[in-house]
Amino acid sequence: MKLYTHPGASSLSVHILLREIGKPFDLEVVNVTIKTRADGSDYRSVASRGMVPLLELNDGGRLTENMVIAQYVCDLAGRYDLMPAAGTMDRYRVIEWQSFVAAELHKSFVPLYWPNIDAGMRDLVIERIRSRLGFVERELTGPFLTGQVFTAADAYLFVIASWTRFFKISIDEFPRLARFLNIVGSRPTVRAALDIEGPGLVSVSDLTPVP
Ligand SMILES: N[C@@H](CCC(=O)N[C@@H](CS)C(=O)NCC(=O)O)C(=O)O
Repeated sequence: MKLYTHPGASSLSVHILLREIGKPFDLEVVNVTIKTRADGSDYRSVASRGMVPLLELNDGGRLTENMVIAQYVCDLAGRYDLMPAAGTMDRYRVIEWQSFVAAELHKSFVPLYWPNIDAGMRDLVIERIRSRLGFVERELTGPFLTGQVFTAADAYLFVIASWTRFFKISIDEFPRLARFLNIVGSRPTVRAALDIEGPGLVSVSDLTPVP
């Protein structure tokens, strides 16, 4: 298996899961903004949509989409803590959170990457992100999204919620979320993944220890 990732992008969540699982994998850090691979060639020769994450399977097949790749790698390893067994309510809960993170949080950040966004629009976008983070704060009684166990949904939330630092969005009013980021950021798998990807949307220097 080979994962294509961009430093601190949503692909980091899959990278974290691969390290949690502990099966061997190759990693290529690409630049998804300018669509270049590690050797400088065009990333779109591998990923037709030019996006990360992309997982190249051992049979040469290619899988895209965070939620799908997460399910694939966890199922492959039989890691029912990270992704509960198919057909159980616990699994639907994890997917429910993955879907929330994908549709309500991840994509809400996208306009902040646009070069020509004006201050008024930026404020509106940030207001929307903060309202979504408010939902998470209310429900994050955890310490993790679905309770006591770290799952694939937590890896995804960690990455996307960490972008608040990159964009200088205060999370002071979300103490549960801040604690969640500290707890997840302390996992050795997360630190290792960040170390290898290098500075980006989420960086090792963003991590603060759990008090
Ligand atoms: N629906 C996709 C979205 C992935 C996505 O948004 N990836 C971003 C990086 S976080 C990307 O590749 N952006 C490059 C682009 O839009 O061209 C998924 O869930 O995997």
